Amino acid sequence: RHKLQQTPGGTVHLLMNDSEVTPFSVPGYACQRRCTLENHNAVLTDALSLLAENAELSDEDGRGVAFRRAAAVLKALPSAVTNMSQLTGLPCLGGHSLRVIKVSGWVSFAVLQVLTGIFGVGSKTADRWIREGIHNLQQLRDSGQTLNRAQQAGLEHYDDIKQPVSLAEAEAIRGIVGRAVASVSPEAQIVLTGGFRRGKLTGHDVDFLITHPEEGSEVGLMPKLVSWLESRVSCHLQNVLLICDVIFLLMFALFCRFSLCCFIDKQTRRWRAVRVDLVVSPISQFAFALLGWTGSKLFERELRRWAGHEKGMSLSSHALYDNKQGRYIRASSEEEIFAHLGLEFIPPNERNA
Ligand code: DCT
Ligand code: MG
Repeated sequence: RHKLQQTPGGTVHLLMNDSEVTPFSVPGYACQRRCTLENHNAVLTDALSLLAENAELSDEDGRGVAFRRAAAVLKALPSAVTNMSQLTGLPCLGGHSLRVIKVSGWVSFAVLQVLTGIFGVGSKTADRWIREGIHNLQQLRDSGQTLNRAQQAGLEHYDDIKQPVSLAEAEAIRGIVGRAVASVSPEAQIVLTGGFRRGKLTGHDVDFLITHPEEGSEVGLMPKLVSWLESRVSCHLQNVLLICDVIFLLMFALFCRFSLCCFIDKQTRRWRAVRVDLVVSPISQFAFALLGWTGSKLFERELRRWAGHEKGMSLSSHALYDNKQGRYIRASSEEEIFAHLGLEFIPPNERNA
């Protein structure tokens, strides 16, 4: 039903056949609907799922759920959508999802995947570029669009960042970051979190959590770390740092959560860009940060849902708040947090939900 067409400008559109227009009707709750594995709108639901994933990665869980609900509605339709007017009156298709379906939905899913696959590019930016006729990396390079530092790095290292990070690479990076942390603050501690802490052998990035045993001493640690690394920039290679047996490159300031680093493997002599996610936490919040950054994403979401619905508590990667008693609950280990939540302790390697 959907036909891909390449227009002279290189724009890929999905052509809609408006000859037959049957409005669809779907009940509001997914638990009222019958939805088999047969999906007549995979192009649209894939696009919405990708945007959901992106929203969730940027901590916009509300938007993520909205996209997922919209995708679920389209998945339940008995045939492919051929005209926007068929969607009027359907539940869960809010303004934003409808706009996405209208503007980007008809553009091939691959285009959206490429653009939102650039480090630092979210659905909003990809949406705008697509409307401006940018559908691939070359068109983006030629467009003269102003890119921020993260996006420039993301575009430059697109292929590297798409490559999964191995455990060996994660450990090499841990060594480098660990030495840098020890130099700026000898007592500071660094822990590998994310998928690698759960025992995964590959990941899309390397996540670290840094803290200091003395409350308050972690303040300013991130900028110090950055200037320590930058002070070792060698003259002939811009931004390249020589530390022991690896060359380490920090692409942009680490005041925010995300960063990107490059290193060269001494054996292969090959440059490689890797996403590194550094988080600094005060020791009083460390257990919550460790639990929150270990994941998996679904495990974290379910922990928060359990805390809210079953215990009347609000859990975040900073704290646990008892809504009834109106007070924060302290914890100095993950085990204590599980206990406060009335849950049996589950070790990291069994949190791969
Ligand atoms: N996290 C979360 N909610 C988000 C984003 C992240 O709870 N919206 C937590 C859970 C996992 C942790 O942060 C690290 O995030 P990722 O690196 O995205 O996940 P990962 O499990 O480490 O996945 P990968 O192995 O692919 O890096
Ligand atoms: Mg990770």
